[in-house]
Amino acid sequence: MGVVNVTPDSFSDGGSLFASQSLCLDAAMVRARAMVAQGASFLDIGGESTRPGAEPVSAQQELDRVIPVIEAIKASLDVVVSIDTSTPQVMLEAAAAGAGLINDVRALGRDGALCAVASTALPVCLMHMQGDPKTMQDNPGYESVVQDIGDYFEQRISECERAGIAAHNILLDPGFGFGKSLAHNLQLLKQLQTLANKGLPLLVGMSRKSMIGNVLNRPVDERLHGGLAVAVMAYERGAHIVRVHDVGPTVDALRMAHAVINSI
Ligand code: 7PJ
Repeated sequence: MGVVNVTPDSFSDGGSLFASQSLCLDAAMVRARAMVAQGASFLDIGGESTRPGAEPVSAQQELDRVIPVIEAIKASLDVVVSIDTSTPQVMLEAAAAGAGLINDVRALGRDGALCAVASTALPVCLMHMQGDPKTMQDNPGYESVVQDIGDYFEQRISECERAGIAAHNILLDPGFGFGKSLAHNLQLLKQLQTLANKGLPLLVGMSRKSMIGNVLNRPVDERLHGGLAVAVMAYERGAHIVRVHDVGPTVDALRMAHAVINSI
């Protein structure tokens, strides 16, 4: 899954798709086309930054950013469009514009989100986050991070089913970096298989995140090699979808891992 941020403030590529704060659709499409050519099966389109400390945006701002990109991708590329949003109105309008997956870092926690997703009948990724983006990195705590996140998933899956979302349409994501210390992130990856064993597809996003930066002491633009290592480890532990900024190198790494894992 390739990340196409259309926000002016995302931490790793924010702003690069913007010209004087207004969305540059051509630049987004150049990036989207390259990612598909490099082997992306999904493109994740986000119009709200969820980096630690990010300011909220209005539904209309989000729509103005993401809908033209979704429409342009659907018109010219053979790829599943994922909409990275927590806003029910954006979920509905993105679905109408052709999105094939809803990716919610708030796991359908906003009012109306469960209902909105049920009405689209689209698959949805439920991501775990402790707290909210403004404060989530202020001393996050767990009894046992893997067990606590597993319990959280069970509760959210039940809520989804009560709202009319079929279990076969649910994907799970432990939410690397969302209310987690470095030690939590490392333990989560090491024990990812425990969460994969729940039987629902797992999506993971570690690309360029601080868990890599903190281990390697590298800035955001020097985290690719660390990112490839953790992508392969996640795949080996049962991850089905790996959300990344660097699609070409990641596809090579995962194809190589796939060849080894499936050799006889
Ligand atoms: C994630 C995400 C993630 C899912 C972001 C970034 C920060 N969605 N959206 N999982 N991270 N499902 O782009 O690195 O880890 S925003």
